Amino acid sequence: MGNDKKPEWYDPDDPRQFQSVVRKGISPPENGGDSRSVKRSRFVKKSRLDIDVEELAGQIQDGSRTSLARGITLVESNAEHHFQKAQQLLEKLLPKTGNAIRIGITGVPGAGKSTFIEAFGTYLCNLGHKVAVLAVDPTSSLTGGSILGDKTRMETLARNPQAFIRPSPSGGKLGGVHRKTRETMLLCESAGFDVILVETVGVGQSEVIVRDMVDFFMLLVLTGAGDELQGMKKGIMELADAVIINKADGDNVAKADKTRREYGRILHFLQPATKGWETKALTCSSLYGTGISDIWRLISEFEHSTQQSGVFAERRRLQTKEWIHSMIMDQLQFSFFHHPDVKTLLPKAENEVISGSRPVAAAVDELFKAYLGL
Ligand SMILES: Nc1nc2c(ncn2[C@@H]2O[C@H](COP(=O)(O)OP(=O)(O)OP(=O)(O)O)[C@@H](O)[C@H]2O)c(=O)[nH]1
Ligand SMILES: [Mg+2]
Repeated sequence: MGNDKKPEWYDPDDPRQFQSVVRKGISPPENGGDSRSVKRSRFVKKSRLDIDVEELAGQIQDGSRTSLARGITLVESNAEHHFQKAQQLLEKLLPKTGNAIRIGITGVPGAGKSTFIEAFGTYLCNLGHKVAVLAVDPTSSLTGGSILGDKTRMETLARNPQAFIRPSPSGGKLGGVHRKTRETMLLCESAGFDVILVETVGVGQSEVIVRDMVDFFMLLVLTGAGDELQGMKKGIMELADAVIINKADGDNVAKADKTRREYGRILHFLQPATKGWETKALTCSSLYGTGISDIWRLISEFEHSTQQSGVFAERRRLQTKEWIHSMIMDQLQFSFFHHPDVKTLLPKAENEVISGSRPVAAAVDELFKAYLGL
């Protein structure tokens, strides 16, 4: 890495997290240089490290976007000392959270998620809502997230002062993407955002993760989906509170309506995602804005009816409980595999088991004894 410096949030215990470097800049001259620039660089470094949690919490609640972004950066950091600060910050802000409607959006690549969020988010801002858009990207730990693509596709919304768009965090220890996105959601709520949109590409696990953190979950699909319908995993449909057939415009309107009826028939036979709520199929055009208001009406209806029945609050209680459990699992896994004795013994244990000289359970038992210091 030559002369490159690692950023201050770098965690030396876990090189896996390390995705960027700070290039060495031009150093001020040792003697006789401009003393002002030296002072300034010292000042910048200090202010970045000394985070005043009390002050930051106040600024976030006052609606400062810069402070919100700083808070989120703290939550997303993989450094242990930032983790502690982030938890203090969350503790301060917790009383201000929970007042938003949390909406998950999924769909295959090209279904129109970004275009939909642009239209739907802008519509909500015009109604006076404050909208935060977050993303869970299962590929982000490899690619660093699809930041640029989405920001350019949500150009109008990104410029709207009532909206806040945050690309997907990358993984790491201490709970990974799941924790980071949930905590970011809480920070946004404490900053007064009352609609949270969480987007994810519909590939496997990420829908389940998002379903577990939102109140309402919608699946965006395309028309002419006869084949798609058959191929689509029943599991995904059973997570959804609404199926939205997008691109219902131009020549596609009639086809979209036919697809809507087909989905309606199938949904009728599936287990609903939310107790007491029949999953609906609707059409919309994200490009022309048609059907967008109906979707918001449906979500409001959903919120009202599940609040009345108690299902809304019950789901949030279960989600929080589930969150605790998943974080425990994450931490256990991390601490086990990073335990020095486990690291030493594991390769030998694997070889012995593979060569057939030791039973699996005996090898695992030995590893756990080493981990627990028994
Ligand atoms: N005609 C029409 N085209 C649309 C509509 N919504 C999206 N599109 C087009 O469909 C293409 C894909 O839309 P995106 O919003 O990028 O889709 P996405 O689901 O975000 O895709 P990924 O980010 O790759 O997962 C773009 O060319 C959009 O212009 C719509 O309502 N009508
Ligand atoms: Mg997109």
